[in-house]
Order: sequence, then C-alpha cells, then structure tokens
Amino acid sequence: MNLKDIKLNADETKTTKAILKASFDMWMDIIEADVVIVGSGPSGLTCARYLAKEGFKVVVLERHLAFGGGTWGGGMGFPYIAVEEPADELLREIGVNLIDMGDGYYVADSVEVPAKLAVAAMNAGAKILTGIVVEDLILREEGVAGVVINSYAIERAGLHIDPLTIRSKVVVDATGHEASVVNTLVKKNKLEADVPGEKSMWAEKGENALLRNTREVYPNLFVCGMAANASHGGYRMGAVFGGMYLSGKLCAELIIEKLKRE
Ligand code: 48H
Repeated sequence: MNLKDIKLNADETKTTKAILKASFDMWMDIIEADVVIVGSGPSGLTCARYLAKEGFKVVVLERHLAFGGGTWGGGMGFPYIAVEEPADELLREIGVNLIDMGDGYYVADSVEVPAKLAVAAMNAGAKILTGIVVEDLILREEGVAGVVINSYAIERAGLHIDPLTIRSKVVVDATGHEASVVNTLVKKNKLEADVPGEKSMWAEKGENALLRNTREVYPNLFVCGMAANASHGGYRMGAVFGGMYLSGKLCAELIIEKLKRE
C-alpha cells in the first residue's frame, strides 16, 4: 500500500458524534462503580490494577491531564526512581526494566514506570479518567458512598458550576502528600479526627509506616500511598517508591477482603 494514495475519510460531524456517543456511554457505565480511586500516582494505579484483576469495577480519577502523579520527574529531575526489595517484584510483573544497583536496590526509568503502571491497570479493566477533580464525598448512614466530581478546568477557572457524582461501595484516597479526600471529609463534617500531615524525611521509617498506615480510615474510605502517611503523621521517604507499590497492593487486598465479606 502506498501511503501517499490513501484517502482519509474525516468529517467534523462524525468526529463530534463519535466522541459524544462514546463519552455518554462510558459515563453511563461508570456512574455506579465498585471502587473509586482518587489519584493516579504509583499507589493508586497499583491498587487499581490488583482490584480490576479480581473483576471489580474500578474508576481512577485524576485531576491533571496526565496520569502518574509524582513519578515523572524522578529525583530532582534526574529521570530514575529507586525501588527496594521486595517491591521490585511488582514492577517486574508489568515488564518494567530494572537496573540492579546492588544491596537489594534497583532503579527504573521515571517515564517508563508510570506509563507501564497505567497500561497494566487499564489492561486489567480499570478506567482512568483524567482532568476530573474529586471535590467532596457522598455520605450515607453506612459511611462513604461515592465521590462528588467536577471538571478540573472548571475548578481552576473558579466558575460556579455544580458538580456531578459517582456512587461506589468504596473510595480510596490515593492523593499523595495532600491526602485531599481525608482532609475534605474531616473538615467539612467537623469530625474529631486529627489529620497530622506527613513528617520530615526518614526513608526507612516512612516506607515501613506506609504499610501500617494503609487501611480503612472511615467506613468505606481507604487510604494508600503518601496519603496514608499524611493521614497518620508518617515520615516522607524521598524518591524511593517500593512502599508506594506495596501500599497500593495491600490496599487492594484489604478492599477485596471487605467486598467479598459483604
Ligand atoms: C483528583 C487528585 C486530587 C483530587 C490529588 O502524589 P502521587 O504520586 O501519590 P502516591 O501516594 O501514589 O505517590 C507518592 C509519590 O509520588 C511521592 O510523592 C513520594 C514518594 N514522595 C516522597 C517525598 O519525600 O516527597 O499522586 C497523587 C495524585 C496526583 O496525580 C494528584 O494530581 C492527584 O493524586 N490528586 N486527583 N482529585 N482531589 N488530589
């Protein structure tokens, strides 16, 4: 086939109809989900993959146009991230190339990792929506019952346009340093809980605390990744990411256990 002889059949109305129809069908499908994960950083994407693999309907909401959270820039712009054993296994599972630095330490390309984490989550069946901000939660007697969402462009423009919602059985705060979902819940509803924020850097303590802090913090609301440490006053750890992947996996396991019990 000579590429120069091809006639492309493009049409403005067809483009518009196709996009609107696909978007409408997609939104109608996801407005009721099993799990909504807020934040598409390393912990949220890992959590999404393991949940979707088990057959749960998972929606990841990310306010920025790109998924991946704080991974892209590596350490201070040097394009690698560090991963310590045994978390390297989780990256091997999805085909990430690792450079062995010895002593149980590896580095991976900081662009390759978020790309492969997102592809793996999508291949497992998770839906990732970017440009959508979670601004609040839906509450019911039994606890959290979904999220209140808006277009991030609308929020950034400061326009007074009311939000829409996604109902879900479980919500995960994977919003990183901000722990924005937990903070919103506590502040808006004047809960007595203390959200201390993260402590300064202590890599080993921060990484290990992540797993203890990954849990259900309010009925149907889980925290993972940096949001777990920020919710419980854990240390930060710098550009080492093993704890983030393991926290995402652990969070998925806790949710699977809960949803299978109910
Ligand atoms: C929609 C939102 C909202 C919202 C925030 O920061 P992340 O990469 O999160 P983690 O926890 O998976 O990974 C943390 C890691 O990247 C990191 O920062 C480390 C290891 N730091 C150590 C150190 O010492 O500094 O991703 C969170 C994502 C981001 O993409 C946000 O845009 C998004 O959540 N987000 N999306 N609605 N309300 N709030």
